[in-house]
Amino acid sequence: MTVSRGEPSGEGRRVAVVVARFHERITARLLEGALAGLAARGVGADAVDVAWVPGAFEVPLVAKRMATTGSYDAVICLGAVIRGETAHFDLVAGEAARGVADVARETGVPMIFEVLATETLDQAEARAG
Ligand code: INI
Repeated sequence: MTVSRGEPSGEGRRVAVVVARFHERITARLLEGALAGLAARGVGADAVDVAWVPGAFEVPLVAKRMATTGSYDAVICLGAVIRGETAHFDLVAGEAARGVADVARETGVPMIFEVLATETLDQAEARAG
């Protein structure tokens, strides 16, 4: 039997982070958590590049640009879409998820998807912690 199970080590890895400015109070906390998690796994600050984009809808485009540079082992996608704030919640959240999944399949570069989709700001704040 062959068992494949990755080890959570970031030593020698380069990572891109794409983060949406929309609901920045939430997404800045997601970014802080991502950077702390990377550092805890041995990915130093000099091995991480962060790109801010306007909203979750723009995350896949920039994630693809980062992925196709060939410079990164993974791309972390961060955003917060809150239903109470918009009638086009489903469009924005759905396109972000579908777009990021498409980029992963097209490029072969692993995408970490942490675009929150919540009913309320309180739920987003709780999840961002
Ligand atoms: N973008 C988000 O990241 N979260 C939201 O909750 C949101 N709302 O509420 O509309 C949102 N909209 C902006 C969207 O992502 C694009 O930036 C915009 O439509 C321009 O393309």
